[in-house]
Amino acid sequence: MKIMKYRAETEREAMLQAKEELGSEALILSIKSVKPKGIWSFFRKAYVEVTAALDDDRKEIVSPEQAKAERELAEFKSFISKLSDKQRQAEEKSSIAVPEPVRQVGIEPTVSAPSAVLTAVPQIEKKPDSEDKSSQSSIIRQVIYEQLLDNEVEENLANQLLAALLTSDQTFSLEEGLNTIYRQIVKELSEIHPVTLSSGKAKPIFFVGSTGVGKTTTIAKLASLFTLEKKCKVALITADTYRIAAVEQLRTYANILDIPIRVIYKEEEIVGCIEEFADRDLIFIDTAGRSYQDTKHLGELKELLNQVDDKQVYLVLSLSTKNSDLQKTVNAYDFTDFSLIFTKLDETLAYGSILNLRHKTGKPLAYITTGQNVPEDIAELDPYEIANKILGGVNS
Ligand SMILES: Nc1nc2c(ncn2[C@@H]2O[C@H](COP(=O)(O)OP(=O)(O)OP(=O)(O)O)[C@@H](O)[C@H]2O)c(=O)[nH]1
Ligand SMILES: [Mg+2]
Repeated sequence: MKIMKYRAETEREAMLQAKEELGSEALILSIKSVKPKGIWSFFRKAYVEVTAALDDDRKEIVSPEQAKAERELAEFKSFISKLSDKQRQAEEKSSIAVPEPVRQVGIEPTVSAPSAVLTAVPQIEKKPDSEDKSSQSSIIRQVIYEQLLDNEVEENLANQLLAALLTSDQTFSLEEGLNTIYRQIVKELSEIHPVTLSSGKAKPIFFVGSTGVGKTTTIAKLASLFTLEKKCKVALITADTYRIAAVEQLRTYANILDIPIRVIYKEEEIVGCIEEFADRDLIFIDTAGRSYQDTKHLGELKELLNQVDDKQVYLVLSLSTKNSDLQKTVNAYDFTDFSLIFTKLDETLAYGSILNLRHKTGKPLAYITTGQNVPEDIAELDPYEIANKILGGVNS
């Protein structure tokens, strides 16, 4: 580990020095403002001292990652330029689309089970009328139960869902059984809190969560959608100064989108920074990844969030994380109110955790992300689609 100190008149200059010498994977250990005392105060100026460290072993693994990041950015840039061309042509549609407030999904009582679901449960054929219908129903229950467990729906929740099939007249077809459970799941997932605008006010929106779950990428996706498609005025703030690369990652997206970005180094700076962006519609705030076990840093995050009263917080969770760890993460963040964003749906075929967490915590849901492409791979969570996937319709 190589540890170096850099002094300059401003934080930015000191950070730049560190970056130039150690590269963008350097870790920032401390940032101090130093005011010379006593007689020295007449001769020397105040300065900022940045202490940075570089793990020597990391140098080798930086290059492939950087190459990947550059590829992603190149794709993003080309996407943006195509989108900008299209938008120039459609300039007359200039009104800002204000998203609806909290949306409750209407449950259609007559909704039929998607065909993908039916074909995904091949074990059960419709039996001739003459056969024992009640034993057929119990086989159907068992098949649906196994389907739910395969998708990592927790056992007790699967049992609760299936209880709906016991209260009916005990005989039902596969389609009826699936339909009942499908509607139950849709109902369970039905509170969606996407990003909305506060009228006449800049709205600060924090993105928090464990390391590497996709917070910064999700911000880039949303910033891009709200800037380019919804024509909102977006600003970015990052409180993730743990790695220089983290600041640069977001700054690059801000430059491409031509939106302002500020970096904060101390919790107290957040309020002034938000005030500075009072003329914007939305302020997306990136934070450093915090594992549920890292109580010290979670405490710092809590302090940061406590500085801001009127805010929205999204807890970003990767669906490729084990269900039990997701549960612990949600519990560890209970010092604040939040809605849930699920990332990396493209890396798993088990969607049960979404249902488990929604059921246990009652937290509203917001977005899903399905890949690394900015900004395409994001969508508002659709309860019908997730219910379908949980019941096996993965290709729908
Ligand atoms: N497959 C897949 N990869 C994703 C998705 N979202 C983000 N990633 C990738 O996950 C990696 C980490 O993403 P970041 O956005 O840097 O994650 P982060 O939460 O900001 O990470 P830290 O700031 O280090 O805590 C990057 O390689 C992203 O491209 C997704 O939906 N699917
Ligand atoms: Mg990040």
